[in-house]
Amino acid sequence: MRFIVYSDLHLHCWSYGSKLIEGRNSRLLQQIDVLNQMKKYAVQHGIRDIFCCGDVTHTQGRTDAEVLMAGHEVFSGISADGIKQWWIPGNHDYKDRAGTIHSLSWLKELGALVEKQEFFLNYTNGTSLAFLPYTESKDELLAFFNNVPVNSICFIHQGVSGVPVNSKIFLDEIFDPAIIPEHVAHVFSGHYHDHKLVSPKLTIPGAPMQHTWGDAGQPRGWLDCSVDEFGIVIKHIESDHPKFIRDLAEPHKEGDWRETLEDTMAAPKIKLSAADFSDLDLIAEEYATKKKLNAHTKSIGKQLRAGKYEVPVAKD
Ligand SMILES: [Mn+2]
Repeated sequence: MRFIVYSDLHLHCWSYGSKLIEGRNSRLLQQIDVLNQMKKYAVQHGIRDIFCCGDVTHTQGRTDAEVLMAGHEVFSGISADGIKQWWIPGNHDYKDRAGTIHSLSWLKELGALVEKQEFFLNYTNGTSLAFLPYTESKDELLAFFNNVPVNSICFIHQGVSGVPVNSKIFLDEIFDPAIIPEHVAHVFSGHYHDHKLVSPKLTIPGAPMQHTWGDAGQPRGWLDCSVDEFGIVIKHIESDHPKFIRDLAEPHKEGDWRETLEDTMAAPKIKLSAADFSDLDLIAEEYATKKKLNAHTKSIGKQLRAGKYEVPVAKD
């Protein structure tokens, strides 16, 4: 079986660095373009299944009409090419922490939206599929791994304990890679945005594109995976999209956002709301609330909640 995995799409009318193109948000259009690159890759390589490990949308509980329209266009185009798409809700897709109401019902017509723990036995050549949407319950996560069929490929949306978020901070996550049973073929976990091969049984696919300055320098794309009786081979395919460039020596092209020394010295400040941040910042805010992080992060969390957090932005 050969398939594509990605996660943390965070479809959004991003305000930073965007403009209107025929009335549509340019950064959302760039996200759609990356999905079309993925579709083209799948068609070229005869890949029939694409799995998304959660966080299709960005703004919890209030998805923009423009996002729904663009998402519907691109996902229906992928299914029209005979590719089966699978999604699980991530924490950003849920309305709130209760984890019952989500923003993805519209995907049911376009592929397989898996809304609760579900197993597909012997999907192909003895390989089973297992899905678990985002949960904050360690019991639910343990029950999932207790029940998971032999030789399963698992798709979940959990932070991973022992793996830093964006190479910066370690969070107290409920998912310890050690709980993955020996009989599981492989686990793909969304939530963190930076691609990482954590262990022979666990891979973080990462987001298909950079979203914020926090992502600068990190390659983004999707995974091309092949499973046979000898195991799994995973290849990270980089997508083509505008990037955040902090290092002046890094190759860049037109459309990228670059930070110059002058920008850093005399950075104009803009006010951002929590919705402009990707997972790292939202997670930091959440954990700052729980007083689990250091004073610096707590202060960012406090400023975020007060709508006062200011970040430097590069000049055009
Ligand atoms: Mn997430």
